[in-house]
Amino acid sequence: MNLTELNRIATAMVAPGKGILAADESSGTIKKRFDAIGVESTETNRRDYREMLFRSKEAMSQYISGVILYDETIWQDAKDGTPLIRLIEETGAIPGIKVDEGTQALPMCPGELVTVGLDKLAERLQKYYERGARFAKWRAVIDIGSAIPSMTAISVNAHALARYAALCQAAQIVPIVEPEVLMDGDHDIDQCYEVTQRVLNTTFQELRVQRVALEGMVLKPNMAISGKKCAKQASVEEVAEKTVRLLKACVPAAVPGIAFLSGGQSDEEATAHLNAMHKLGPLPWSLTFSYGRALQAAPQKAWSGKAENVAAGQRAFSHRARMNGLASKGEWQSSLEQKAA
Ligand code: 5MM
Repeated sequence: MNLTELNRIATAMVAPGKGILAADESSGTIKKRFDAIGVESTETNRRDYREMLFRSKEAMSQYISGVILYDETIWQDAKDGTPLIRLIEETGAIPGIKVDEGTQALPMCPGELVTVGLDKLAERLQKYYERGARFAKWRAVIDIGSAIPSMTAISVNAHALARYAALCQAAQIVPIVEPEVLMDGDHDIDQCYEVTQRVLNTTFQELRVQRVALEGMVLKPNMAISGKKCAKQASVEEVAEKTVRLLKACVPAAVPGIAFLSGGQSDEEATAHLNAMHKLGPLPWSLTFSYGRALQAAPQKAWSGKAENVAAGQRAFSHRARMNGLASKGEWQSSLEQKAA
């Protein structure tokens, strides 16, 4: 393992002003997204949509440091025969790959999930590296509800995340470690804080046990935030203050960067929260975005599966990427959203 090179890639993934495009929706998830805009989820439509994103020159060259791909996409060619992964490389962004194989019910723990995909992972990583992937992603899902999460769910998911991260580094691939505490429930921000703290502490304990080099990874956490169904929604300032406090308590400074998931926040909330955290600096690590929905909802709507809307889709994507790029430096203002509208 060449740790200097892993650290170089990890640092580039979280460079100031840039963040990661999570375009790794599995077939079921992209179908849901396409259903919402009335587009059939065929291989060609998925290709055309992602090609539109990767050919968005302004967004990709100025604000996107890396793209997380799904297995289908990494092997797919653009309409003119250029591999999609080459389009990404040509913009200067780094290609990455989702390597988990989704979740399964966790035995003895009703309502809880464990992420799977460790079998044959070493061989898969080697093929992805040869294709050009320089980082990977594995997402664990922790839900908050009555009597959950159990210590069992936190512990087995942290163990799998660390096993994945060690295998990635041995294959010279930077692991994005994503333990997501869902924001779907009616819990308040303090419950989210407390659960996320347990999850992050257990995850870093496992990473240490399994000898993962913290300098060669990126953390992708949720923010400390109110559950969507909670009657009392925390303000932008409270989310920023509690998230920064939580991360300072749990994430060693050796980690080069933290790239948040958006988790179901609105586009503008996700941007405002990231921006507000930068007002609380200096911070021990780079802090940026690795958004899926909060970067793609607008371009999906603008595109709606029509070739004549490609330019509009690219404008919508570039706008969100620029807003989040500014937020990653604490330079975003809500008036910039209104101007664009
Ligand atoms: C883009 O969505 C990713 C894939 O999800 P599935 O495996 O469920 O299809 C997802 O892992 C995503 O990378 C993260 O959750 C961040 O995306 P959001 O939308 O939360 O920013």
